[in-house]
Amino acid sequence: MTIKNSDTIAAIATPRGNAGVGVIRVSGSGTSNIMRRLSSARLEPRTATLTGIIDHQQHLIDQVLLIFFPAPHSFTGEDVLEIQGHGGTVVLDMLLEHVLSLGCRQARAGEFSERAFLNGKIDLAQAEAIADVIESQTRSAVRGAMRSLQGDFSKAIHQLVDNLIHLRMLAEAHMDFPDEEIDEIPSMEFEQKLIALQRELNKLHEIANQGNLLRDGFHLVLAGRPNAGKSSLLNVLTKNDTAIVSDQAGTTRDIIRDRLDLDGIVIDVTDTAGLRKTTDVIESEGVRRARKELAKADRVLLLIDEAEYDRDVRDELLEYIADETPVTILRNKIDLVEKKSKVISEGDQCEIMLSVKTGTGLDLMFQHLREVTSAESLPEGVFTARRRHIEALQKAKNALSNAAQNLSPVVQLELLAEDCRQAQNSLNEITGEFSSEDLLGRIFSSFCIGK
Ligand SMILES: Nc1nc2c(ncn2[C@@H]2O[C@H](COP(=O)(O)OP(=O)(O)OP(=O)(O)O)[C@@H](O)[C@H]2O)c(=O)[nH]1
Ligand SMILES: [Mg+2]
Repeated sequence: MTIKNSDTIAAIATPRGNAGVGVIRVSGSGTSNIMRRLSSARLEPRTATLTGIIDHQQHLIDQVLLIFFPAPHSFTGEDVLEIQGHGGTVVLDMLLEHVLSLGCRQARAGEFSERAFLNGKIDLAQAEAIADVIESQTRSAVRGAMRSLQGDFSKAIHQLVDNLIHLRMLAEAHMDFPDEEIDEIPSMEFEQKLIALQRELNKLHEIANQGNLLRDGFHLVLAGRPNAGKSSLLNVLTKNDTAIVSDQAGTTRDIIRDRLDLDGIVIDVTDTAGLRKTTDVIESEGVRRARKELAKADRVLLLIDEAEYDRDVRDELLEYIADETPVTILRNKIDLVEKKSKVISEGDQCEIMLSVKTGTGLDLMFQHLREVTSAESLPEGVFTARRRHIEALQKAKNALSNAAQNLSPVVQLELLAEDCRQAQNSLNEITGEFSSEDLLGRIFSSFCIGK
């Protein structure tokens, strides 16, 4: 996939607002022509040249630095010109208008990255990593996205694809010799190779899951009866005075969101209206919204006033939460009943006795959060991954599970080869070697202009 004789595009690559420097990018086959009309200065490749830019009425628009990157050694793989002007909104608009009048058009969102992809400078996972570096909310997320951009994720995918091709070739070679006895098919060899592939794929899937957490963050929802201390906890978690705290039951009605950085993992915390049966129209709407948030949670922190706590109260509140959603029960306000903080674990169930107000037991809660968000155990080489990548890896895993079923009692070569082919296609979707135009369009249009 190469784009030859593409039209020429231009866009402001820096954010709007006032800054010392603002950058306009130009890319495409007409770039050198535009360059000549823009300035009489002779440009050496990849060397900054200071020059004035004069408009059609002979007014000086701005004093700029021009840098020319001849194809193919540029970000897009085409001729690229970077214009570094002063970073004011109006002056950059004037500069861009002038550049556009010299024979190019405004770039669409993500079009520079799309060209870099189409010209083979980067693959799809790397193009997405550029957007992820820019949008990263924590230092770990930046490091993870940079690893993807450097190609760590893509390399792991390619390695898997190579092994899959090898297995397919083995199956297809046997298919080409149908006269051979069936028991001559080395089923052991197939099985060993398949198991090794599944192991690698599982490992990558696990890393990608952690990488997705790095990118998208972890959704924590605070829930409980009115007055349980949810808003107090939100304020403590985020070290902000975001939510109103009062001893009136039913203070919070709207959804309140804030975020915190827990050892490199972004945690989106949502405070909700107290859960109770009510005839108040506004409060019922609050409870309806709370339920909606509960349905999206990665984990719920369910606060219960220790003075009210018993199994019935707990089970009644758990009714609001789907069975598959992980829940931690926080038995709050132990200061009022003079109990000690502690963690009570029973299988998957975890209850923590604490006081949000006095701070007793908060350390136990933070430690627990580190464990459940895997912030603590984030391994070194994690690269950011998107939901789309995880889904593709899951599809590849399913295809290999099917393949494993086609090994016994006899090896079914056609089916095995077909499953491998499907796994290969799913993996290639990640790097963009097997992707529909529609998917590419959706990915790149979510980028911003100038990227
Ligand atoms: N003694 C004590 N009081 C607490 C504790 N945590 C919260 N409170 C108090 O309990 C009251 C209710 O706290 P909020 O944080 O507003 O409770 P909420 O769950 O958000 O309540 P709603 O928004 O009404 O659903 C406030 O007066 C808090 O100061 C605690 O650990 N100990
Ligand atoms: Mg509240």
